[in-house]
Amino acid sequence: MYMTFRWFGPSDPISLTYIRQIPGVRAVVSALYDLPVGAPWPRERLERLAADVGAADLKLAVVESIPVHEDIKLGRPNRDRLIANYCESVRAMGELGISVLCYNFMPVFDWMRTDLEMPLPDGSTALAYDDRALAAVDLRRGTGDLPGWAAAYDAAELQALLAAYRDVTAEQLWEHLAYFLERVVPVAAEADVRLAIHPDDPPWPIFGLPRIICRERDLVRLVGLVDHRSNGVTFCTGSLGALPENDVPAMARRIGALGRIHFAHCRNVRVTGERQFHETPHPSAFGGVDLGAVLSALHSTGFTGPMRPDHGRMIWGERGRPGYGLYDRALGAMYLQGVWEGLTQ
Ligand code: DNO
Repeated sequence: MYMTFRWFGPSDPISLTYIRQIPGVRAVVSALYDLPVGAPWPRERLERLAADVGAADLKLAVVESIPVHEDIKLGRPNRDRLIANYCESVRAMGELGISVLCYNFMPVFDWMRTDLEMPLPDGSTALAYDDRALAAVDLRRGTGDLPGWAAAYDAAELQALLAAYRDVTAEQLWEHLAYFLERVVPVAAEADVRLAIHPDDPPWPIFGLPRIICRERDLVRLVGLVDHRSNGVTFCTGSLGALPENDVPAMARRIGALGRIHFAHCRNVRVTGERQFHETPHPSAFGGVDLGAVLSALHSTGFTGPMRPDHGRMIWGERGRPGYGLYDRALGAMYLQGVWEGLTQ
């Protein structure tokens, strides 16, 4: 395992200089954020990003993410052109020696929360989700006032997309994912890039849209869609841990034993009700995920890939991008390395 940290590029208020000062962090996870979804990533742009990271004595180790265009997820006729563009971006990564690509296959929305500043008893704030609050969200206004990590859609675009998905069942979404992987995995394999799908967050359907990467059997099915090492998983403990039926350490052991965990996102969550949870500090004592057991499973299956502390709380008066402040994530990086060190004695 080696520790990484997510950096949102030159506009990130957290500088590479600060990231470099977190003990043990030698690599970052980033992306080109200003390109339209579906466009191929020019190699020169990626090379410049890697050079900026290199100038701070860090390495660009993971791309998170190259977003998958909705037309691919919907199985629309123009998907072949979009998949060809995707392959071009993967080849550019390979040429630059960036070997892990985190992506997701969630329809319309990426990760979703209903409260970005839930106060915890210690005075910090954390991200939270409650299915009842989601039901009250009015999508007729578009995505503008929702937590904006997915592409922003205006009301008309969003309605058209939601209507298009009305005919797409979970099984069809699986077919569209298989179609995508059958074409991209061979290219990734040749480029020496490992694909790492991010589980759905939260791991259940939202707004009536299917979500298929939620449980152990989904991860097993995913890696079997194209049975090649380049077809793997981002093991996100917080996403998977929001579903009580998921035995997260057992999942890490099973998928890790298959050699298909290519990236680890580590954070903790506390489930507080049916489809209701909030994020917590990283250490096992604070949430429902036994991160010690997860890391032990990763260690015992020989995990050598990148890991990053995932979302942090806002602490010490910090204000910033929800989930992506400096302080609590840095604490997470230190905790995770401490646990790992204990496993390597
Ligand atoms: C949230 C992130 C996700 C992730 C994408 C990968 O904090 O983990 O947005 O980057 O789902 O495509």
